[in-house]
Amino acid sequence: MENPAQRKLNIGIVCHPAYGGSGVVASELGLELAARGHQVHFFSHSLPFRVPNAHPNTFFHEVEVTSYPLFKYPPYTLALATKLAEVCRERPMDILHVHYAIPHAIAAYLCTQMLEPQQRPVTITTLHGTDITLVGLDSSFFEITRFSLDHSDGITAVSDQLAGETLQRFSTRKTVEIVPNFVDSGKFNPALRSESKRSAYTRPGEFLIGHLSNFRPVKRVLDVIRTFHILHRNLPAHLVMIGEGVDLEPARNLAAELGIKEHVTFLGPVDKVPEVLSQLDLFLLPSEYESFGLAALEAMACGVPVVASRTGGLPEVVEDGVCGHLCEVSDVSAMATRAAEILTEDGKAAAFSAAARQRAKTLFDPAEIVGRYEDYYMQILEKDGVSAQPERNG
Ligand code: GMT
Repeated sequence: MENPAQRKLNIGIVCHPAYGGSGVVASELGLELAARGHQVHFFSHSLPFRVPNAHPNTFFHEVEVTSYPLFKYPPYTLALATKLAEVCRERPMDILHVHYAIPHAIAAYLCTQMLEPQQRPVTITTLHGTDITLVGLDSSFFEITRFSLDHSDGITAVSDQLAGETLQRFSTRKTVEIVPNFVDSGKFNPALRSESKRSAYTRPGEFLIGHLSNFRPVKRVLDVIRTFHILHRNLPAHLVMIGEGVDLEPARNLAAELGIKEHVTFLGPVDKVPEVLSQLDLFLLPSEYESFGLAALEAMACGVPVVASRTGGLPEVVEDGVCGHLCEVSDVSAMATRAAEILTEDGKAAAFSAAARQRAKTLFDPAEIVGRYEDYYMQILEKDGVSAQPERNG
């Protein structure tokens, strides 16, 4: 919905387009901003997967990297910075909003250095998690991550926990604004649940458990299988695993080894995520770390209780004992016990389901959160002394 109180801006959004929370957030944010009347330019090496039928206010700039035998690793960051500068020269941007610091924040900085001062957009970096907690801490990236944060005009983080960790680990001079992720509760909706869709995965009387991630080690996908294995000993249930990644094969192998292969369906990447999530009775997210846990929030919006690890920003999303349960990382036995309690104790599943949906709708509403991004854009533009120029727009 258009917010008349806000000036209309030209906003460049840079993201990793493939399956992953930061790309989802960046694309959904861009689409919401476009619906509010801003012109939104996406920059990436391929079309972000949640942007296919984009709004007329959206534009996509594909970053192509020339391959050359001399390059063992194609220099994507340079091609991205060049593309950003090229587009900013043709059509000045008010804001370059990069999602996931590496390598986007330094590309945005390089872009500003290539432009004349009057052509320079302000740069905002949204931190999503492992750009700070894992990749950014690696000695090969630490200095450049700190440098690019110090040279971003604004920094946001998706949870209070991640903001704190950023300040502690990178001792940046900047303040970090907390803007949580959001979910469209119209799209992620329990109304999509139907017996006929559930019957694609479950037999009558079975509980349907699910997991969604990019199957990286930080997600502890094998713990999903182990938790389900314990749960399945006592309850009739089926598990659907959505997504793919390096731990897909190990997860398949473990399911076979534990003798539960026929009770686990690996769906791979799914286009219509809400249609699958809304069929679940319970969502498992036993990650080593989550800065936020967008997949848990999407499940909650579908009215699905969550059992997850007590780590990172997950306690800010999943209210323990109200819309799910949080257990210590790797404690698969506690996760299975807590999951069984939700599924079988009188009235618990319904109460947790309602509370999960309610929390998602009230605390993580797109209208409110996107408005916070718009306010932050204006704050940074004003601080920079670069109020949005009408001739920049349109
Ligand atoms: O940090 C990552 O692992 C990458 C990122 C992604 O693109 O998948 O995930 C992070 O960003 C999401 C969106 O803000 C959060 O919901 C995830 O919790 C977070 N993942 C981790 O912190 C592991």
